[in-house]
Amino acid sequence: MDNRQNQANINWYPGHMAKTRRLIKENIDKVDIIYEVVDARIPFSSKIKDIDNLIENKPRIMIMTKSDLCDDEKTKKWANYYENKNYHVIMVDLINNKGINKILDETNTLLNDLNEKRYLKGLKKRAYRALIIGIPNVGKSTLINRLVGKKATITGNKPGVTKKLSWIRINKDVELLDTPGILWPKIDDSNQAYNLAAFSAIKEEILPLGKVACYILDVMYRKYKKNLIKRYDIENFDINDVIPTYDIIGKKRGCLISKGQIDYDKVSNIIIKDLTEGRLGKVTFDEVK
Ligand SMILES: Nc1nc2c(ncn2[C@@H]2O[C@H](COP(=O)(O)OP(=O)(O)O)[C@@H](O)[C@H]2O)c(=O)[nH]1
Ligand SMILES: [Mg+2]
Repeated sequence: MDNRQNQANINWYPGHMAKTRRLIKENIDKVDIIYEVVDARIPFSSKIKDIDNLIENKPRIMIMTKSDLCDDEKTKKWANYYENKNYHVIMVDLINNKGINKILDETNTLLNDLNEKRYLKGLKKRAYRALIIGIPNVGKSTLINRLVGKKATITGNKPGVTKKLSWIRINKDVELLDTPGILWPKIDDSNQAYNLAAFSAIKEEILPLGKVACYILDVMYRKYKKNLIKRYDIENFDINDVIPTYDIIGKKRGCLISKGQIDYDKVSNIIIKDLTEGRLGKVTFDEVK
């Protein structure tokens, strides 16, 4: 990484994330279960690194979103990896409404004891309280909308759309606390930083667009060569000489400034958008080691 990026790494952590962390800590005692949301295309990079400190020993379900966009084989390996560590993993496709009921079934199974204990103490049954936690843009708000069955929160493709904590009633059994996306103050691993940028969990001001787009081309060329070639009609790709590839993509997609000059920023944007919206095929960038 060059100096400019190192500089950005030092100053990048947004104040509202620190605030959200504080709010989570303050509210954790009121919560029965954690819905830990990760993106199925980056099940490692999108997992909050210090989540165990935040949620103490609460029961939790790991929800892998965007299963419609992931490489099923690789993501399955990740699900096994976490299951072997005793996680309860549920894959969901929030666009096509797949897997949602499993979350509520699993919640009932994991928390069944709670109301039994209350009953034995002569207390009334109460709704389970779930807290949803994840990095920006993994689908937390969309998940809530699906659980509620109507538009309850605002969703958007820009990081940081959700700003406050609020209890939302899902059904008679479950109440949910939505939180804005959080990350961790220092991202040590540059691959991970690029994965987060590639799938729009960190903003473009932090890692330059061009670098992120070249990273995407490079990973795609190494792991999903056919998809890349099919989409852009390129013969090959060399990370040390990206201009020829940019020129081909730019011409093909009409990214011209004037006199046949290519608008390279526009090409970078197209590459990132194509990846995040699934036009480069179903992909998973993290590998189980
Ligand atoms: N294809 C696909 N897109 C999804 C899925 N879940 C969320 N999205 C999209 O991802 C973007 C971010 O979702 P949002 O709920 O705002 O994320 P949040 O920042 O975690 O609250 C939106 O454009 C959603 O439509 C999914 O399962 N599949
Ligand atoms: Mg949101």
